[in-house]
Amino acid sequence: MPAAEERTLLERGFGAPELDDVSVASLEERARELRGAILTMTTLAASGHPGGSMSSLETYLLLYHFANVDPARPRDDDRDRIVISHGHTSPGVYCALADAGFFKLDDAVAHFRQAGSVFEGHVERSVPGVEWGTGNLGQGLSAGVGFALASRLTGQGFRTYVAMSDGEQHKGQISEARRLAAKERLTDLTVVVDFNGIQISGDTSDVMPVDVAADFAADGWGVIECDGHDVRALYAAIAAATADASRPVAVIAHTVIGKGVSFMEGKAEFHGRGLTADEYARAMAELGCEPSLDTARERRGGVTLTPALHRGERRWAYDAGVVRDYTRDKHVDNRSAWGQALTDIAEANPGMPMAVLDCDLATSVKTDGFVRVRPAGFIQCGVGEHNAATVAGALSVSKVLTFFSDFGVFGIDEVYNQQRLNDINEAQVKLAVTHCGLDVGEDGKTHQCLDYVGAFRTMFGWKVIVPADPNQTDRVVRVLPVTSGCVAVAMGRSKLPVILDAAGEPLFGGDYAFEYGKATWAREGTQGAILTMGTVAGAAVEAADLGAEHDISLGVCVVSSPLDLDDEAMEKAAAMPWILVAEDHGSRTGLAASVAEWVASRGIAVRVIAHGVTGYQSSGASGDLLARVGLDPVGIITRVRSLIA
Ligand SMILES: Cc1ncc(C[n+]2csc(CCOP(=O)(O)OP(=O)(O)O)c2C)c(N)n1
Repeated sequence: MPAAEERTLLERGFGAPELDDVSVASLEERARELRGAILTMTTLAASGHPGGSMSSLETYLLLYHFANVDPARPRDDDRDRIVISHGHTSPGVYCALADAGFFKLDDAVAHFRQAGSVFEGHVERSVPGVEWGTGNLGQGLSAGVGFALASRLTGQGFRTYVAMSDGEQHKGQISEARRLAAKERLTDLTVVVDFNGIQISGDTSDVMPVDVAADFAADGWGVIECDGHDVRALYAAIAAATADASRPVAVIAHTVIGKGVSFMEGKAEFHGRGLTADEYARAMAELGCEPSLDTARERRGGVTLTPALHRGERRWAYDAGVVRDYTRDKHVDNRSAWGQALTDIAEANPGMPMAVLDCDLATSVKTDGFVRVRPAGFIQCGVGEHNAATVAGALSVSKVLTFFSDFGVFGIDEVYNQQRLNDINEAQVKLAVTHCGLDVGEDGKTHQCLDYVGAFRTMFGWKVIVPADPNQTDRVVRVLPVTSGCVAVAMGRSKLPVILDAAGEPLFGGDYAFEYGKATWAREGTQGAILTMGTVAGAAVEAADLGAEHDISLGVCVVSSPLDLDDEAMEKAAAMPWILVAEDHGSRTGLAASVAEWVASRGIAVRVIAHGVTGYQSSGASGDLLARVGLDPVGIITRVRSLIA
């Protein structure tokens, strides 16, 4: 195996008009050897995807050898980004990365798909050289678009390459990404499609006919076709693609699945299975490679794993601007407070790269102010939420403070798996969703996002913040840049009363500072605790005030971080006879679920009453809808009275 230092002769960057003979010979020899390694690792693991790995191999070798990447500095700011969209071809990726010096090939071969190893079945950001974890097909181009936008917004000027497969071209998200790339004139973006004509169920043309070249061309891309196993032709195609300064270009690399082993070539069977011992021996003989299963197996047993590459958490040094106080006599919607604080941050930090992704709802989600201040950072994605969510993820790990703003139902429910992959990739997306809950109003059932807490409860990293009034929204947004990880701020649509404390002053005004995980008591009481959040928090406070008029003493605690409860506040609530949870959210998976889990896991015997939404509701004015399900002040106090009785 050639050592990493024994690089091919040409310089990085696809700047040469063509590959010289020495480089061609060297790459062909590497490809032959690495095909053997692909077979050893998939046979040893008894699983994995050798077929596509073997068809994509020359693409991977050229990208990792000639793009501007440096194995010694895999997190360099201005490195080129290489995204592998068909993440199942990880054996091919690991072989090419190892060949380029990112880690030892023997480690990847031995520990492929082994529990605890970074060399997972689908590529993952923990592996040095891997930029984005994929495996759910159709998302890689969007990640590439995100990186290409980041290059422009930060001024770093790196190039982005995306390797894709032909089988995934059916996927709608790819069309969304193609169009955005063309619209944004991302000329530093190059795609290479591994066109092997085969996927799991057989011929790609039978499974779902797609004219890949025509699709890219129709969306405004340049298209170059070539033989994807002829390194000279493939290099020339990629070089021509990178030289086109007028539009993004897709190289369609015609390849053969299972390339190099006669009985594997062109067979769908070898898309996703390791070889038998006999097949392995025959294949290695054909390739002229030394069988090395036994040594690899031994190495697998003495587990010394390649360390995961640290992803680095982004916390911004920035100016939060001057907080805005919303006074009691003025009703403002949370979304307007969000839009205002966002605009303030953009104005206060002219040098900080920022992006706001929109899906044709800017005026409703109130990002139109940002557009005026920072037009270059406003990325209009059209009705292409899947793409927007993934673009946001990639932007957010590239030194761009990234917001995605949408209706709850589109920014969460529509794109659940894209947000899940953002979670897996440890992205830093700040998601501002409006029109959540019944407070979407007249749009009705299809638009009622009643699971904004529940959806993210099922993931592991996402944080959810549900501000209760415009003052709290303002404070939340100002600390979002330093609230690490993926964070969703869930808001409704209506104008809300400013919540007042017992002394009649704004509860979240003045010096109040939002701290993730901290709850705020709005009223003190003894007969029971109402825990609440978001749109209905004001109604819960009003209900307690109504109760007080009839000598009912209720505590009201505004919980703005429903997935990470405040222990101190919970201990106080759990000491009361009961806890009623009032929320504009599905009653099974929202704040009530968190509260129930908190008390149950501590063995505390206190009754928890979920007072949320129990089914999709009709169209109607928000206030009417909330009243119909008992989430207005009268409905809440009526439920309290039934408890006390
Ligand atoms: C969104 C999604 N749907 C389904 C799958 C399951 N799957 C894995 S690979 C594959 C076929 C893809 O074809 P292609 O990428 O062309 O495969 P290859 O050339 O490696 O045979 C499918 C359907 C997936 N990974 N992601």
